[in-house]
Amino acid sequence: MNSPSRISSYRCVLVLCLLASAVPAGAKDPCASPDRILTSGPYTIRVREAAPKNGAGMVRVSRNGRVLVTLRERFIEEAKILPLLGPDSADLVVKTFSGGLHWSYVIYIVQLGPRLRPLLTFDARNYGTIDFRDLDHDGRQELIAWDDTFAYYDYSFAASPALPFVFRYEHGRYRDVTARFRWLVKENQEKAKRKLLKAKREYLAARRRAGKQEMSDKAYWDLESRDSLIHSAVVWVYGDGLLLGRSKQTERWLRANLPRQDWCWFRSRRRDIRRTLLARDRKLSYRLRKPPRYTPY
Ligand SMILES: [Ca+2]
Repeated sequence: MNSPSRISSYRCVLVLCLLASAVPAGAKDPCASPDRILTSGPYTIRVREAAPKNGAGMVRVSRNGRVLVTLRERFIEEAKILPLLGPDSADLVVKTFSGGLHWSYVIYIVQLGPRLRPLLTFDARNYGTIDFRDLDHDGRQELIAWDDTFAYYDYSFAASPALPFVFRYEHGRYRDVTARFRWLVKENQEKAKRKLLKAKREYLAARRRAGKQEMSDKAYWDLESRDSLIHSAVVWVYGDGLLLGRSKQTERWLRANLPRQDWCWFRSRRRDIRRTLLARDRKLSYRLRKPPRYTPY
């Protein structure tokens, strides 16, 4: 996700580039980031995190001096070697960012073993936050990410929910095993329920205030924005309920806690939310290229 500090740093880079235009031809480009070199056994990884002059970041993997693969994107946000599949494993993690306000993060995992082996390419789109933890204590680290499948879904990006996404390496590839880590999903759902109840309280208070006078544009917008927060929390709570295999119980909770019009909104979208959530593994691929563009709805 983009932050004001990132946007401000882009502006800073842009200013530096403009200043650099006065540098005589042939002089060293002050905008160019120095390449970083990582090594693991016979592998050498050259990382160019960002080249603001032409907007081209790069990760190049070589073995014994022979280039095996080059990943290119405007920005390389992360490139590091971690023992993800066990203490002796050397796994290269690369996170690329396309730039722009919301698009797009892609996470690559490549094993630097006897041969170079792509393990996962994950289209994280808007949500670039990732973490690695051994959640089930089997010596392999799971990848914890956040699913933006329902970003912009009938509400603003700022209100969009973040459903958990857990990947575990097993039977030769990373797989979506989010449903196995019920405690993690349950925590997420409890947080979403608190958000929903808070948004409902604030919505009802705003409606009471608006009801005492003819509704101004500001009061109308106030109500609309609070209603969209309820819708976002509904998708969040129900999405986690589907991951937990507790859709009926979650629907009962929503029925008991939603204002009538929001319950009806949910009813009209329930099938779509379910269908969309079940399709989220389309964000994964196992080659060193971007996954196909995922269009959830
Ligand atoms: Ca594990």
